[in-house]
Amino acid sequence: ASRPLAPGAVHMPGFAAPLEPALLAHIERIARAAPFRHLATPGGGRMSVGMTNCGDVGWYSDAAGYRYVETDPSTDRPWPKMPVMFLDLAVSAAEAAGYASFAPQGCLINRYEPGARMGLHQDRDENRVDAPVVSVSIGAKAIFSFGGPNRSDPCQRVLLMGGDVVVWGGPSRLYFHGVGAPRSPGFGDGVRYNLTFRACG
Ligand code: MD5
Ligand code: FE
Repeated sequence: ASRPLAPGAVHMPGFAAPLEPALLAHIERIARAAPFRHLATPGGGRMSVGMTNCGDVGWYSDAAGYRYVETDPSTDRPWPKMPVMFLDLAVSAAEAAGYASFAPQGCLINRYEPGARMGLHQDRDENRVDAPVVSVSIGAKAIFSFGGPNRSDPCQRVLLMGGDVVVWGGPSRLYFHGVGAPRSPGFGDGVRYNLTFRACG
């Protein structure tokens, strides 16, 4: 089953549910080679979400800005290879949502420990904003907010569970969005991971 969330955005509850244990095992293995870290923001902050990457390119942030890099600055080694299972999942989810021939080069892996949040932002660091972003949620549930093309647009909230996939394409590709409400009873427990598959160039 799948339902439209916004123009070009499709929520597929449970699409990846059978794969959750195997995805988690891959994440743990990737994190041994490229540990989760709390990146610095250009504005001088520190992200509460822990991040790592796999694939040919990885998203990175420091005082110099947001960008994609081919090597992990913390180890000076290439990011771990994208597991075939990750690639197959991303391509099949994109296809099911109506996006043929999605070819992600990188997968950003976000780790939300209790209390971690991601503020309202747009994903604009990719050279290919015509390609969708495929988002796979693993583990604890979270409240996801998305608005519209302008920061001031009103937000809708959707509950994302472990095993859910959302494909963000078309106009929604550039919508403002964020993760986690400041005070949400029952949302303090458990770790959530999110994989985002991105075509960058
Ligand atoms: C997450 N991650 O749950 C989300 C899933 C990020 C991020 O936001 O940048 O790492 S990706 C959700 C997304 C991607 C592209 C567009 C839109 C949402 N949207 O239009 O709402 O960790
Ligand atoms: Fe984002």
